Amino acid sequence: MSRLLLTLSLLVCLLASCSKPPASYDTGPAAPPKIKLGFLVKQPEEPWFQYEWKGAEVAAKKYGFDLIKIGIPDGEKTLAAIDSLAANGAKGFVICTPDVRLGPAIVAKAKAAGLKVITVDDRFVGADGNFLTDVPYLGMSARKIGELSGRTLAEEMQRRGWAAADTAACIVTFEELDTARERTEGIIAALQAAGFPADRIYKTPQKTTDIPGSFDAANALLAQKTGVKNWLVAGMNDSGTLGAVRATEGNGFAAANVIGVGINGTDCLDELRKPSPTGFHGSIYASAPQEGFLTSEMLYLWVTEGKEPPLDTRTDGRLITRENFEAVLQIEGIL
Ligand code: FCA
Repeated sequence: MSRLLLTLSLLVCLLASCSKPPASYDTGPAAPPKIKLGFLVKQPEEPWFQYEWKGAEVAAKKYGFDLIKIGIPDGEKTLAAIDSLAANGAKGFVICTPDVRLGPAIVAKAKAAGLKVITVDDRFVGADGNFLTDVPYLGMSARKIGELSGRTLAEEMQRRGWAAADTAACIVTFEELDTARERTEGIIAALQAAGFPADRIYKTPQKTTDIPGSFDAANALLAQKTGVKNWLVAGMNDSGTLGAVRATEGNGFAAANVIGVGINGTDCLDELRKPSPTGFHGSIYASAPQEGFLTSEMLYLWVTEGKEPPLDTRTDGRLITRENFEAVLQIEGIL
């Protein structure tokens, strides 16, 4: 090779090594890692909580954070979930706890791990029985929503022309949970305010907050209270009412003799879609996707901008029935 060629090729090599790498290798400054936020719910099998997660996913997409969804059916799983969030570098979590009395332990664990906490639906209670009011909370206007359920029962009873003397109310309760107690107290207060006799309103406690739990509770009551022609049926959520409606069916009551009203509006869609009406008349719909979105958004802004969330935010409800549920839930993005 001539000296000239050698010099030229050396020059080319030198130029090539000095020049910038091809654009495809130039990735620019590394993207900051996405923030991770948890969303922990006590009953992941309940559609209500699945729709909350859906709302939280919308917030995650909007703000570009990673959402870690974990089901926490008991205390042990709850504390383990917080450990796992911390190990994964999460900055905080929204939680609907399986037991409100776990509140102080959850707060202590979250603090130790530097995680921010927002509660949704079920508010933490301290050892003294009072709410932990310094932990941000978002949930239903429980009393108001209960009252709407009670008014709906009374109005539908009037529309059907039932006499109070032929009718009784079966209210499935879960009084150890404040939001549940406030709802069922609201139902009872509204029934009485509408003139329904207090001594024909029967409470029956459910041991578990699912359909089998309310079915058992209502069955026990129906076995005791014979001689009732028509039943008004309600509870703290759709499952509470659905189980009780199933119990009326099992005890021989026709759909025409039962008016059931639920709360949530998310867990009764198959029921409202049934070709013939059942005793389940409708539900007070409160927006689960909105609650999931808002709590996640609050948490994100708290973590990233230091914007403190409001300590107590309440959401409202509206009646859905077989007639309007599709239209309402389409607007809500549920259907
Ligand atoms: C409680 C109930 C849920 C839902 C929520 C808003 O957590 O268990 O079904 O009603 O409040």
